[in-house]
Amino acid sequence: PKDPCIVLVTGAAGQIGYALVPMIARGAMLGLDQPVILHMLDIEPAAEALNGVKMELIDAAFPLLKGVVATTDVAEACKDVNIAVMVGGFPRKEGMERKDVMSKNVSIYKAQASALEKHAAPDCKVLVVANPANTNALILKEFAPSIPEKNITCLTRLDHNRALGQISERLDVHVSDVKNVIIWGNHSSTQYPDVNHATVTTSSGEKSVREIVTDDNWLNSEFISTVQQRGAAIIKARKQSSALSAASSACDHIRNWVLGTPKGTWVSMGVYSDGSYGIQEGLIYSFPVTCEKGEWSIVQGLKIDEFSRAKMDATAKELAEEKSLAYSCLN
Ligand code: NAX
Repeated sequence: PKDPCIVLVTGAAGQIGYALVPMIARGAMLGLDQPVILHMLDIEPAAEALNGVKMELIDAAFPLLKGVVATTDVAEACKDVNIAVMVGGFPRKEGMERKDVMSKNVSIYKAQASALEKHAAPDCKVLVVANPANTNALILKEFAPSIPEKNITCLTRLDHNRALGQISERLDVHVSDVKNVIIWGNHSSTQYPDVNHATVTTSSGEKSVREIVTDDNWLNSEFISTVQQRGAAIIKARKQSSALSAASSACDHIRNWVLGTPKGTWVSMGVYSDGSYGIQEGLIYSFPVTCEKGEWSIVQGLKIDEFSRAKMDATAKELAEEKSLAYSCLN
């Protein structure tokens, strides 16, 4: 049997946390043959609720779950962690300035970066979910210099899965027959969901989405805005933000990263830009990636048309602005 993998979930008493920890304990993140030990971190006001989640995890009697730590101590939470899923953060409240929210999250991610740097396993893989996800990941990278930058990512898989879902609904095909959409850029409303390379498996073979969806107008406007605004639509309907889909996508992100992407398929991940596709180095930007043996690589050589170029640059510009705002909060 394999040794247990230690998985940290921060913000574990929150609503994504509550959906995510049972998925991890059931093997949805690391596989049905991989035992796990869960480390759950939250802050003092949520300590009692966090302990309640721990009680439920015990009560669920998960065969793969070999241990649970519920704590408000960052060092204890980060100890020997192999996978860190950073869901905890400071939410934007009504009337708050962007700069104030950024400043709160910068200080959280700076502190948690240092704790991971000191206490986590040296090859720890990090996924930042909490918003502003790309910029929180960037701050984490800055303050955890011994963790390789390739190990620090942010979640855009939910947006990716939403794009697959929209195409599948539109064409009335199963979502698993749609692949290779791309989310470029920021996990925000400037993200660019791109279908130019996406395909659908049909009874007569693989077809491009552009070929089957003949309504260019829908693909170029409504499809894009529906994916960009899906988070807001969920809040409107549920009076709470998306949680089960976010949790499920976080599992998809880590599972593909660790266990690989299927041949011929890519996924979207927020990763440290190396300048690919002319995206400024030093931003955490969502790219199409394939994964093998625990490492992602950006899919190269895709043709980018003018329409895409403008949208990819606009979301990069927003990330560059977020980066300077975040740095101004450090001073
Ligand atoms: P909740 O408010 O339900 O949960 C957040 C939890 O984090 C709370 O329990 C809170 O006490 C805890 N927390 C706050 N500061 C902390 C700290 N310093 N250390 C540890 N824990 C801390 O929010 P939830 O709906 O679960 O969403 C969590 C985050 O995910 C938010 O930032 C949200 O914006 C972000 N999202 C990101 C998505 C993505 O695709 N990247 C999609 C879903 C979600 O909106």
